[in-house]
Amino acid sequence: MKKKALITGIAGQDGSYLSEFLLKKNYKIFGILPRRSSPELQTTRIDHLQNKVNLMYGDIMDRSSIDETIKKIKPDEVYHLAAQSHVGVSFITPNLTSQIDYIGTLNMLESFKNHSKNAKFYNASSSEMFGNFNGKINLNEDSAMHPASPYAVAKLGSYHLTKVYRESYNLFACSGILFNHESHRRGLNFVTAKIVKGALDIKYKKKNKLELGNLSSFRDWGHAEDYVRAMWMMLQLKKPDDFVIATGKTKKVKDVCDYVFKKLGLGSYKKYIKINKKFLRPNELHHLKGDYSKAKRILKWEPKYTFTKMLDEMIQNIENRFFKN
Ligand code: NDP
Ligand code: GDR
Repeated sequence: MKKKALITGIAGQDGSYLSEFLLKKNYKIFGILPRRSSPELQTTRIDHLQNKVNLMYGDIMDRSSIDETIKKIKPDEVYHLAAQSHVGVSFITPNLTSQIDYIGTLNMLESFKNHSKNAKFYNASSSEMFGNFNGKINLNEDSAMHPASPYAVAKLGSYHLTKVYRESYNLFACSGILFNHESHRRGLNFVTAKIVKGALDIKYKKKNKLELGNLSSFRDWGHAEDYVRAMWMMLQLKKPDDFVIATGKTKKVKDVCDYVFKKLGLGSYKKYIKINKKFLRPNELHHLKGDYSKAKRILKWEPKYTFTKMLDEMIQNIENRFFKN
């Protein structure tokens, strides 16, 4: 019999790659879709999978919809990816972000405990939870966590909740502490995709400037395709555990600009970038660099994409999508 996976956030960046990955592993896939005003726009990342995945309306803020779905499907594995995932936006909608990213996870864990106790649960945690406290060290599962945004606080809460449910109710529930991961399916208001699309707009003479915020922060950027593989690997273990997933390399936002503008033959990014205060955050996380040695040792996971291979993939596919058809 096929294994059944339930994915929240299935229409997001990671949900789309995870669905592709699990289909190749012969899973039967179920995905929860929140109600949105334009369903035809909501599923663009998974339209190519429409006949292969089972989508059902539901919302992680609505316990009854989650309960009914879990009772009906009886999943073997639950991947809880749904979130308000934009750190900058979390300063503007702190209440909503806390509700979705913390209470939403609580709803999922409660429903899982009551109706799916023997299945396995993956919680999408984030490197944002580390905050600025650790300085420039390589961050691992034991590093201190001092979150610096409403998003990160909510994610830290749901990370602790997942642990509490694991330890209190003997559940297989784990968190992947994933560092930034990108792809051509990334929302265009995240910095890598925004830079790639913005530079292409300039190349194709649709715009002549790109407005950004802080160019000096460091991030450890990988590719989503590599990172969803790690999610699945965590759920194949005999015992639940938490893992950092990262590349171990770090770059500045301005390094992304430098690579993308040069790759497109535009020369120095400095000619085109305008700093707009609107994109600065009330608090910034300055430096992220992950140490994924535990995942390498136990899961045998390693990233396949490099920083430049990831950006090349984004440039090629974003150019095809917006400028070549
Ligand atoms: P996306 O923002 O691309 O996807 C999030 C998905 O969650 C969207 O499909 C969204 O739907 C859905 N969603 C939002 N609110 C609800 C709700 N109330 N009920 C049901 N679904 C909802 O995020 P990613 O795919 O990039 O990330 C996946 C997860 O991993 C998130 O939890 C994120 O915080 C976390 N994460 C991501 C990292 C990254 O670099 N990508 C790094 C570390 C952690 P809609 O778009 O319609 O609102
Ligand atoms: P991040 O990703 O906040 O790290 O969270 P994002 O791409 O939004 O920002 C990365 C860095 O770029 C700076 N920046 C800008 N960011 C955006 N979005 N727009 C801009 O115009 C801009 N200019 C500069 C930011 O200040 C920041 O320093 C991502 C999300 O996927 C989270 O859900 C996830 O948990 C973390 O990664 C790990």
